[in-house]
Amino acid sequence: MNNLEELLHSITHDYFIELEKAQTMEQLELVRVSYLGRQGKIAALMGLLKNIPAEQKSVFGPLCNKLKQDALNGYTVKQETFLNQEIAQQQQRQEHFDVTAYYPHTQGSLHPYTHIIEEIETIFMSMGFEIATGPEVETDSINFEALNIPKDHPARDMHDTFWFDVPHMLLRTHTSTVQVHAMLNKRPPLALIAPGRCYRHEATDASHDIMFMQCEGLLIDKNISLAHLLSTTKSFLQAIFNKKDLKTRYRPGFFPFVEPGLEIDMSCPFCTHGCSTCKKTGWIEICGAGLIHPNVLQYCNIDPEHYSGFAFGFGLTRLVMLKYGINDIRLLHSAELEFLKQF
Ligand code: FA5
Repeated sequence: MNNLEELLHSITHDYFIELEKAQTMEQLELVRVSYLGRQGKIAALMGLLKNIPAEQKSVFGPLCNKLKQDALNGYTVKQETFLNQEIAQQQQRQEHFDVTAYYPHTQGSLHPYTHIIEEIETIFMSMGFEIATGPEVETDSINFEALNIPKDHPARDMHDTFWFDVPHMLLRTHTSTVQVHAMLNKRPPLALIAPGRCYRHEATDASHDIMFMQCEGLLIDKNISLAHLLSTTKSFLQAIFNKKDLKTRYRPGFFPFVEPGLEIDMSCPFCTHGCSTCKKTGWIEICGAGLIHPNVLQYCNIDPEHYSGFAFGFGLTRLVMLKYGINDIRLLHSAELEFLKQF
C-alpha cells in the first residue's frame, strides 16, 4: 500500500515539474508520451491495480483516475498556451510584412520564336487569315501522297524523313501537311497560316538542324490568281521587316503540290549595296510558293474547275535568324540562357 502511495505521489510530483519545464510544443509532447502515452508511467501505475486486493483497489483506483485527469488537464492548458503564443507570433510577423521590400528574382523572357510567331500571326490576321495547326506525327499519305508526291517521286529525296517503326508513320517534313488537313476538313473559302515544327533527317550545320520551323500559308477561293499570291507575300515581308520599300522578285521553282511553282526573293532589308547577309547580291531567298496543283485540290475533294488557290511556305527558323542576326541555328535551339536573355 505504502509503495503504491509513494509511487503515485512521486509520479504526480515529477509530472508537474516536467510539465512546468517544457518550453516548446516538442518538449510538451515528449512529456505527454512519457506519462500519458499508452506505455507511459500513468498507464504502468494503473496496470499495478489489478494485482492488489479489492479494498485497496477501491482507494487507489479513483486516485489514479484523478491523477490521469489532472495530468491531461495540465497538458491541455499548456498546449493551448503554446498555440496562442504561436498565433500571436504569426500575426506579429504578418503585421511587419513589408510589401515594398525588394526580393531579388530572375525574370524570364520570350524565346525569339515566340516573338516572331506573334508578329507573323498579327500581320496575317490583319489580312483576314486564320491560324491553323496540325499534328507533327503524320502519315505518308498526308505528308507526301496528298501533296502530289507519290512513292518513288524524286521530290521525296529532298525530304530526308524520320520514319517510325509503325508502317507509313513519320515526323512531318514540312508544314504543307496543314494545308491538306484544312482542305479535307473545311470547305472554301479558306485563308490560313500554319507556323510549326518540322523534322528532317539531315546533317546539321550553321543553317540546318534536324528540327526547324516553317510557316505555311494557304488561300482558296474562286478566281484566285498569282497576283493574289504575290501581293500577299510582298505585303507580309514589308510588314515583318518594317520596310515599305522592300521589293520582291520571282524565279521558277519546283514543288509537286503547286503549279506554277515559284521561289520568292526579297531585296535585302539590311543594306543598300550588298552585305554579308545577302552575300553582296542585294537579294535574299525567302519563300517557296505557287498556285495549288489541281491534283491536290482533287485529293481533298475540292473541284479545281470552281476553285483555285495559292500556297506558300517559308523557313520560319531562317526568318528569325535573319531578323535577329543569329548566325548559327544551333544557338537558337540551345538552352543557352546567356544567349536567350538578349531577346
Ligand atoms: C518546303 O518544305 C515546301 N513545303 C514549301 C512550300 C510550301 C512551297 C507551299 C510551295 C508552296 P523546302 O523544302 O524548300 O520547301 O523548305 C522550305 C524552307 O524550310 C527552306 O527554304 C529552309 O528555310 C527551311 N528548311 C528546310 N530544311 C531545313 C533544315 N534542315 N533546317 C532549317 N531550315 C530548313
